[in-house]
Amino acid sequence: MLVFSRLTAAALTVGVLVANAGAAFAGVGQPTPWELGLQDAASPVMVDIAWFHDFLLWIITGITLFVLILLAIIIVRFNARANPTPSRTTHNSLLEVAWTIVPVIILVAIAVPSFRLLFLEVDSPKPDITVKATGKQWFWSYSYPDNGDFEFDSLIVEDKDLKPGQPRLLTVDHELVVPVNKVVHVLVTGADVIHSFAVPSFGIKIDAVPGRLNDTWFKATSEGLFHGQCSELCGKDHAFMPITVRVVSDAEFNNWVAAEKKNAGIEDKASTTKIAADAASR
Ligand SMILES: [Cu+2]
Repeated sequence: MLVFSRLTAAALTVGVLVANAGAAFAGVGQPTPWELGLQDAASPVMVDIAWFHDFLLWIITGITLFVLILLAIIIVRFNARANPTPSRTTHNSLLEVAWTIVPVIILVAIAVPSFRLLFLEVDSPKPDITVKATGKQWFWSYSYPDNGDFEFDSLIVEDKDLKPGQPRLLTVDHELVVPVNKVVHVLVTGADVIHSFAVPSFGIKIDAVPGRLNDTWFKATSEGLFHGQCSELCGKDHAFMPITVRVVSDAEFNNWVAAEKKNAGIEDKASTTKIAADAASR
């Protein structure tokens, strides 16, 4: 029994360390060395994903401990030495009903938040702005159909060109810029092979399939830089086509759009951006 209590103590220590390390090491918008667990949430969907992940972890831990304890009891109390003449029981109605009903209840308890999360992810609310991301071998192109339809390529910054503080393999030369606290509708497609557009802190990951337009959405709840990566093996430079989203204020976003349009040589027609119109109507 001393062995058991020591094992329990050791397991508890590891558990506490792991739990704390997860909280300490998870970063917002980018991974951190020795990270455990998910990146911190920066969108409502990711908040729910993180909650669902933790909820499942508790259920899994409970079931695992329960089975472990049952096994331990059987090993100790019902081995051939401790129990030389075994019972010949083959049926127990109460037990059989219980081990059918209890798992059903557990599965329903998992299914309800699971479907709620699925609908939240799939059923995109009315968008404030639409961006289109096209996966190419091996970079992303972004266009802004609501804001003059300019388009640009977003390529990785190589190690030798990184500025201090820029994460390796995650920094791009031309970021996807979106306004904070706005519903961003993301149209995703591929130009050559299948890629996947994923930004962990926003809780989005969707395949970029040639000849098909997929869509997802996010609402960034804080300003800053959020990194992601192509998440579908797409060829030799799959690991070198990161995604960087810069979330800024409405005013900054409008300035940025104006500058991009000028860059692209697009005339500023009646195009006070949709965002500006929305802001004014509020
Ligand atoms: Cu790719």
